[in-house]
Amino acid sequence: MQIPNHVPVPELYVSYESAQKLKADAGDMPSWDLSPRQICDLELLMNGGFNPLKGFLSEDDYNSVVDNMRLADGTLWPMPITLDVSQSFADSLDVGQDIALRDQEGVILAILSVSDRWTPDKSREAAQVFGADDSAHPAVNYLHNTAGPVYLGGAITGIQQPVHYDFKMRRDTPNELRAYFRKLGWRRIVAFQTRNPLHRAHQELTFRAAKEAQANLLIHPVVGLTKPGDVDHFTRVRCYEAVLDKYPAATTTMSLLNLAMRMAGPREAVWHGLIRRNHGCTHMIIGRDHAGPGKNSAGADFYGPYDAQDLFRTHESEIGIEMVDFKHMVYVQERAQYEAADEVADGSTVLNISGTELRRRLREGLEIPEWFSFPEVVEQLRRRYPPRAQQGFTVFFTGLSGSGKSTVANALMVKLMEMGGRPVTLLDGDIVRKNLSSELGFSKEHRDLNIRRIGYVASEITKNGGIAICAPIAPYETTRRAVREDVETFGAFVEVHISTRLEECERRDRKGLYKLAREGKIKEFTGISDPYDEPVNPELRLDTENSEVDHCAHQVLLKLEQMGLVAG
Ligand code: PPS
Repeated sequence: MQIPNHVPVPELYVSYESAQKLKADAGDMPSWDLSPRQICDLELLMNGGFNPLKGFLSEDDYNSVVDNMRLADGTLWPMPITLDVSQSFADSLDVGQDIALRDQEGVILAILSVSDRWTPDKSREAAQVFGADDSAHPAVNYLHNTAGPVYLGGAITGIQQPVHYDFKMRRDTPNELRAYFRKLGWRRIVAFQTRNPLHRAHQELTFRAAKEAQANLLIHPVVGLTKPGDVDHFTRVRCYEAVLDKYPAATTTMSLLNLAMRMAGPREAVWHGLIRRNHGCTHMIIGRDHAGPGKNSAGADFYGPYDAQDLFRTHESEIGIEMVDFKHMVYVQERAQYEAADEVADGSTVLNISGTELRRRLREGLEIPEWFSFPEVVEQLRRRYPPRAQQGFTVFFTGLSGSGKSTVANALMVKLMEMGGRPVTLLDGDIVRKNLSSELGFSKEHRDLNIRRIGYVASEITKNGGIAICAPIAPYETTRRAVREDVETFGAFVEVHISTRLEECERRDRKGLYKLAREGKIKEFTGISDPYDEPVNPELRLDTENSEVDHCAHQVLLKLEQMGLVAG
């Protein structure tokens, strides 16, 4: 049921004085360091965004939510909000105990009075809540691979809000938004939920939806956790700020929502409705495939395109908020304007740019037309996604000791520096072992640690637009794959296998190490007494036996050119 905007939603915070006292007492309590997702959940529990919840779900409420989308007392609530913890932490507690919940810097945000502790059946939760126990679903993947094995339930006593240093002026609690609407005399408010940058079509559809509902508009983007791979919220908020200027004055506002999405489609839509109701909205735009997680492991959609709308409509009066249908808006070339797709006159030319095409154009620095997006939005996206030839990347050489990795890597570095444009860092095996990994030896464990460190530094360099050239032996396929994954979050990873044969490396024996290894004076020597997994599918394979160093480095440059990473 909707609570009128002159009545605040209940919050879980105590007074300042009580909070100070509790904080002092909490110093002696067992404490749990909250994960980023748990911090998002806690913030919305404490500020009333998850009203009527008073804490993390008890076991009874959890079972009822999982099976029936309702709390044990029958109140509609579609999403299990649970505190997952490690087995050892759970074992160290007694039910009935109070624990301090801390943010990642150790600040105490709340006290949880533990009333329940249980080991959930995660497969059942996945099937019931997300529709399938399939780890292609980001929330199912999280459930099985990130969330702890035990859940704690109980009432929350709020001490302080999680601290945000970014976009402070755009963050509002439900009661702050209610007060704002009341002050402006806004009685009908349509919420628009989004996790993507807004382009012209979105601006048209949201404005049209608000007009049809004779309401004001709240752009309510999620800045907590969204779908992995989404545009980061810093970039998005700068885009939203630009779009906000395009609405007629005093019709529209924007507020940021620190929600951790689950991408649960229909259940998520109902949940979003309840959250928006708590934030004082009267209407909400629900579109095709609302909060969809993408494809399942068989390549099919997890949910039908209108499942979210159907479930929302079924529960509309209980949610206390009216659903506004999302009109798919398309650009009609002859009329140079956006129109609802189902109202376009026959024979008209309809233009569209898909998300994939937009990403391609950004990647390749191609034109993004003004009919599609606002120049200010495109500018922000271009800053975030420069063309490939300006992005950071990593060239990862791997090969036996003495294969020529360092020599080719050095030559490549010099050639890239001659070209200029991006900073180049060489992480050669010997340099790293001297500066980053001086305490490590050559056991599998130590080699893995060494390579993961190189991968971490390379991914940071790549993230910040530089070129990292790595040249360790990196003998294990699994570790190389892990490094690839780390780097590819931020840019291209180019694996170059220097495939010089063992016999040739041993013949060269530049450092005299092969001789010592043969004599057993050096243990665990790669190729002699320790394995080297040949790369199966490297971007490039080079043999220094039959080619000059200069030629090898040139081959790498040609590959980089071909991949669009350096200008031709
Ligand atoms: S690893 O496996 O990737 O962590 O190795 P890396 O950091 O590249 O270090 C390899 C250099 O260390 C010297 N060295 C050995 N290599 C292999 N196995 C053993 N046991 C060993 N002991 C010392 C060797 O000089 C390697 O240098 P490069 O430049 O590859 O010849």
